[in-house]
Amino acid sequence: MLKFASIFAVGMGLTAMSATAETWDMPTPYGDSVFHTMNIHEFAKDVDAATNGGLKITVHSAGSLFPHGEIKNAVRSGQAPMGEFFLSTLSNEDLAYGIDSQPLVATSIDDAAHLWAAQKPVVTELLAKQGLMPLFSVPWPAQGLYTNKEINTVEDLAGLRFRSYNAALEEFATLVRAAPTQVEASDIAQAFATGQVEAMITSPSTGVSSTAWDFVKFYTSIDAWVPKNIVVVNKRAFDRLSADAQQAVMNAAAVAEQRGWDMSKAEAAEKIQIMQDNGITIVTPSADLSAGLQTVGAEMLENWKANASQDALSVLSSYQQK
Ligand code: PCA
Repeated sequence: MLKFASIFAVGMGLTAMSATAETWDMPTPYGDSVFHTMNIHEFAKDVDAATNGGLKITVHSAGSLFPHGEIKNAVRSGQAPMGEFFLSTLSNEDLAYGIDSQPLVATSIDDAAHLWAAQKPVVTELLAKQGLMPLFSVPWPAQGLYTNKEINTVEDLAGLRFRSYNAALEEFATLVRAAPTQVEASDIAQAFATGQVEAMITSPSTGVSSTAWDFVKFYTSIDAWVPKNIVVVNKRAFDRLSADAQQAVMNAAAVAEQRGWDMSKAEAAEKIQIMQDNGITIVTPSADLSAGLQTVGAEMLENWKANASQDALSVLSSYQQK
């Protein structure tokens, strides 16, 4: 009897919920200890609370549902209603997506905010053509250099097996005569351990999440660029939500964007300290190295402009006017 009553109660509960409740799978590329992922977990909680459990977002981190390179198309095709990815990985579609990964264009979180203001309308329009809508975008801390020997000039990078994560970094590595290899953030430790790579450029956040002290000795704070992640939703899936749920998602997205930028600002100093505590030597770039990076950056920006769409060029010029 008791058993029957409880089955009945569960049945009732499910019926009551299924009228409105929906669960969305959300693939993301980075691990749960990474601040971007933590921010997304908060976002999911906020949506759950604001919809009284009507929209549950299940976060599948570290490429566990779709590998990073497939997340955008998974959301585009509706296999997943929303997802996160590294924005500049779309630069092969339009260079407007990749301007945040050009060396020395925007090198602080404040610059990055101006750049995103210039980039967002164009990115929104480009993604709309694929049935995608951006919800929020959050920067990584400025990107620094991880090596086993001290790097005093750009020439010191020649010949190094270099971990890369997008086309701009690959171009950079090639220009400094290093040998680039694409490696996902979650595979960095393994790639260093097996000798596949021996140097990288990434944020202190990723330095810590990959326990960089196990495989490099120096972190040089070149603060070369401030790339971003983006969270997008499939527009058809979004349109099928109730008006209230749509509002809840948009509100939670605005809160997540602000929280993410604040988290990113706090990350650099905190994570550099952790690297230092674990024995990595923190180096300020020499004047020679900085000058060399300027030269490489200038050459890359010329290449970028030569290949950029009108949309992409308009992003750069509206950023530069600020
Ligand atoms: N971490 C990610 C992207 C940029 C960053 O700081 C990575 O290294 O893959």
